Amino acid sequence: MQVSYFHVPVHMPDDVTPEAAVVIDVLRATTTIAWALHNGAEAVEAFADLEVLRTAADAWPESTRLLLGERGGQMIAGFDLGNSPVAVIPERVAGKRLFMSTTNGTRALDRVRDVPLLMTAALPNREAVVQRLLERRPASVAIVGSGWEGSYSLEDSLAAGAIGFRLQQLDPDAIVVANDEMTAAIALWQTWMHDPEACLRIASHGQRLIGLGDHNADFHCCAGVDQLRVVPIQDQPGVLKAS
Ligand code: 3SL
Repeated sequence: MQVSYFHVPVHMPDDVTPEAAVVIDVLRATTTIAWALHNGAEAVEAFADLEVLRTAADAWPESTRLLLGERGGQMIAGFDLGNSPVAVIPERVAGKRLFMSTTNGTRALDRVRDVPLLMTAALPNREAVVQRLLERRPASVAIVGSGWEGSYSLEDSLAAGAIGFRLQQLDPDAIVVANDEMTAAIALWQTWMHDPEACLRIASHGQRLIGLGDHNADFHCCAGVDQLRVVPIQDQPGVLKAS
């Protein structure tokens, strides 16, 4: 299994056509997706564009839909929820379809929506995603960070490294680290694996969230490693379901 990491979606060349892609947005989109599906959401439908989201949501029964998302870290006016993983509790999300748009995470998903096996990962479902990759054995995997508006994100690289490190630990003969970004991400994880929350807090987006107000519960949640068994997998273009 050849495993590459692209720290922002635009760095994934057009001629790279992996059998599987794993999208990461540790702060906070893919952590929220993992927790929402764990807590019983019917699906998360991800949109890069807000108008497209509103049109799709309008066509869905009101009683089983929620609009969720942020721009610049702030909840979008008129939406039901922001992008906090601690807000997607069973009482709010069970049985609901979440129409979601975020600054970077849902754009990254959009970039790889044609990849045959598409899943999302965060630190809480890292082990579940690793186990799924080892079961499915795609020949090539692109791990794609969401970054921040085209720039590097420390926390996405940390989680990419956590996945790569664990894959190598479990099956060293089968895993080929296929680019330097993946090697660097694994080294990053080895530096911070005993205190991932500290890494999230010093990251530039962590600092941005701290500047917006109290996000202590979000940091704690996003830094929790291997807590969930859920693997969000694309079921139809843009639609992620628990598996
Ligand atoms: O950029 C994104 O997609 C978001 O996850 C950012 S935030 O943490 O919700 O501000």
